Amino acid sequence: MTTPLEIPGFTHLYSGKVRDLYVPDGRDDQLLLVASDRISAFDFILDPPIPDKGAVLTQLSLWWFDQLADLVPNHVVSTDVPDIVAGRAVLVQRLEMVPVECVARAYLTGGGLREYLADGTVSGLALPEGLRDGDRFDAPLFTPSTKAPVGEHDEPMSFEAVVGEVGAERAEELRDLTTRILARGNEIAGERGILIADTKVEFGVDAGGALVLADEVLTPDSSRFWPADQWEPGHPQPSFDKEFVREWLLSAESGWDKTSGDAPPALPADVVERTRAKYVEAYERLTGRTF
Ligand code: Q0N
Repeated sequence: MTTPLEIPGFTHLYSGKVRDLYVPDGRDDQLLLVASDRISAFDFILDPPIPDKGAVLTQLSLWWFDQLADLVPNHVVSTDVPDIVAGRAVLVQRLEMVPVECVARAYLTGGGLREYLADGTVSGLALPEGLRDGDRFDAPLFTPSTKAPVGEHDEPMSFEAVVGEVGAERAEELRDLTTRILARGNEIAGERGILIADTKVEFGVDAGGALVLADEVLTPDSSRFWPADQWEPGHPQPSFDKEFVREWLLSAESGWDKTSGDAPPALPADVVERTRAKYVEAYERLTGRTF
């Protein structure tokens, strides 16, 4: 791991795969959430970073918080942050985090597909036979998972297990909000040529006991974005953002063996630039703004 950034007036608290958290000196009710330019693929953090990725995803998340404001309050306090993290950090309300990864799926793929092929269910919910990779559900499913420490994988959780963690009323509220966030996301993104196959959101509870949407929302890091014009159930769909990275890593040109356990080689400049352009394209298509 690389050492976290030194930010004047803040103390480093925690680093995830791609985001870092800081505490403002002298206050315990807020956090600074900093998005890095790091990119992961095949469970590795790749080298080099993607220029502006942290800023693009932070701005996209802020835009989505506004689109969702009538559904759920969010943790954003201010975007007035120190110069060295300008554009890629937000000051947020420090919340009591809900100990559940709230996942919703609008399409069958990934871990949901694996469970379905094994036993015909997704998150314990029985589904009709004959579904294929990439098929759309009538409405998003709530498929929560455990919050695993960095380096470990989240484990699927039944709805009953969520009830056991937070109680029935809170569990139902989490399910309703999570599925509505993805449904709203797809109403908006679908008009702009992007499908959001699934998403992971995090909630906290404020001092009054109300659920608040935290972390980042409906970004390509927290969600699977697919190009709508290439959607074709029956096989794995191309990733909107990471397709060039995956294609290059799996090509003979990279010389990398995915099964070796070795870290992947450094990405070539053109793959980095084309990937940066995909993040910017997602931002610009969704928001209608220029990055
Ligand atoms: C938050 N993490 C790290 C310890 C750290 N608004 C918030 N308030 C409080 N906490 C968080 C947010 C946000 N966003 C904390 N990520 C977000 C998560 N844990 C993981 C386990 O180790």
